[in-house]
Amino acid sequence: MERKWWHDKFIYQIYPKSFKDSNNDGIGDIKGIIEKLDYLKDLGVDILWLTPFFTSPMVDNGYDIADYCDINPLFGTMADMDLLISEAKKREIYIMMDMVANHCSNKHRWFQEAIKSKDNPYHDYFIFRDKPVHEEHRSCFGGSAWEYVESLNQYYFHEFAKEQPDLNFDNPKIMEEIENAINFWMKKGIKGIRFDVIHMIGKQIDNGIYGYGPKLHERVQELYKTSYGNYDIVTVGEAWGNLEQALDFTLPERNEFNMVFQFECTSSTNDNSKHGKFTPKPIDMKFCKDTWIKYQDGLNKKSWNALFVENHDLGRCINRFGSLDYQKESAKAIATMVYFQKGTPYIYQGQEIGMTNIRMDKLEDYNDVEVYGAYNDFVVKAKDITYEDFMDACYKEARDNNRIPFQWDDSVNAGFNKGKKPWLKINNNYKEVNVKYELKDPDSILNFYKKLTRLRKNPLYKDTFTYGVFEAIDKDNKDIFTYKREFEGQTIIIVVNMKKDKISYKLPYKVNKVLLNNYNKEYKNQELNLDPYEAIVYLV
Ligand code: TEU
Ligand code: CA
Repeated sequence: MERKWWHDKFIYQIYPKSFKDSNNDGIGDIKGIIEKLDYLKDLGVDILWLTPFFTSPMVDNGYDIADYCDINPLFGTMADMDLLISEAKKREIYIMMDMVANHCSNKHRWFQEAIKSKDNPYHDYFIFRDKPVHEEHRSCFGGSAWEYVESLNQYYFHEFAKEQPDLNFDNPKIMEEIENAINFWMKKGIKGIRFDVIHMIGKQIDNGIYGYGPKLHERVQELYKTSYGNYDIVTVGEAWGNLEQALDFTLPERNEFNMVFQFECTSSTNDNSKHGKFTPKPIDMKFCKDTWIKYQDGLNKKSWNALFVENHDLGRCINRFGSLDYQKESAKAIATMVYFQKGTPYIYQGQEIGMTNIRMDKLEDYNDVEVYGAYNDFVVKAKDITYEDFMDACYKEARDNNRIPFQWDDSVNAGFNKGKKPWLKINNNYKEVNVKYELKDPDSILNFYKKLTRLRKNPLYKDTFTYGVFEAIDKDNKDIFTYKREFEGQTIIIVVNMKKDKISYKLPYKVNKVLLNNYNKEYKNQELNLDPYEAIVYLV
């Protein structure tokens, strides 16, 4: 495996709208991120993935782009962005951007031109039909995926909100536009790209193919050749799919992406009915353990894994994989279970301080196009789900859970700003779940994450954690997740009790040296009675 600069780096995902509001207008901004670069450096992260910061009407909080080469004034100016890139670089921190190629905003100049007439040169930038085809296909955000344009007497296709018309990749001009946008940011010193729903850019609407269409990989390889492949950057695809599809995207010789996110664990609570995550099912930790092992064994020898448990589309990992009765212990156990596997670790803002899901009082407290689309389809129209059950599902799975303001301290608005009502509610637990409080508590989740990043990069062990062979132990154990990492004679064991029960367990090897654990214990013998969510990393 050829070594790459990003193999051992921690990538920290920032949702700018909710990270830090420097000008007290209720919305996070770029200057707020610059204010917190020293906090991020101390946490031990190396790359900042910012969700889209481009000009946008914010129907989908920036994933509806109206200008790929300019900054959303809500977040600041191009000068602010240039300052962030340079200030980060001074701290050896690099910026990863979020490229949304599948669709743009209906306020984009291209779409405004396209709807002027059928023979406008931009008309073919989008997918217009005189009649909807495969009308049964539901938009991800509810309702029909086809929107009527009176003036044209035509419909256009939108996989997501009607304000997010899909771009027509059968038109070579679209490839050029995306290449130009990527090259614009490469020249500004952006060192990484996350590609939004990239598995959809091969869609063939008339054949009812929405993901993984026949021309998908040739288009990705073309983008590599004409834009980001000419720079030494790190790339990750958001590609909802399976292990085989992940390999097609990430085998180095294919020149597509360095890695993709696998969603089989985080979306395993989605019951795959027509209601999806809005009728969630309980988590199955044995299924998650088997899935993590499947991707380690499936990708490690030939390509690379992205290690994550949260992002801006998911609820909090403590609520999903852990327990509120053991908030600290389970947060630390989840981090240990995932981040010592082989691959590049991703941490989502707030995860490192143990932020949890927020129970909103009423539907109007939510501010996500996905929630309202589902509410209209399932509660109002189909009446399949009661209001109470829908609110309970939102508590568990709504994306707002991970978009409420970051909790910096116990002052007004948790230190997110100086008092202006933030765009989303603050969680009631901000008095003790916040950076300031946790920096002072040696046993806090934050201090555990700082130990974890330092351990993973410790010169004594970093080669084992970055390049060591991953091998699962006691695969059939449904409660304990044990694996080893081996590199040139060094063996490190990771043992995690995934449950809130005490469980007896015999360590596979004697403990030579404890490197990290969440109960601060010594381990004299191998027969243990593991406490709830007890997690141990040790040298054999
Ligand atoms: O998400 C793609 C996507 O499919 C998710 O919206 C997912 O379907 C849903 O949240 C259930 O988990 C990407 C971005 O990450 C998301 O924020 C955008 O809303 C979406 O694409 C459209 O750009
Ligand atoms: Ca602001």
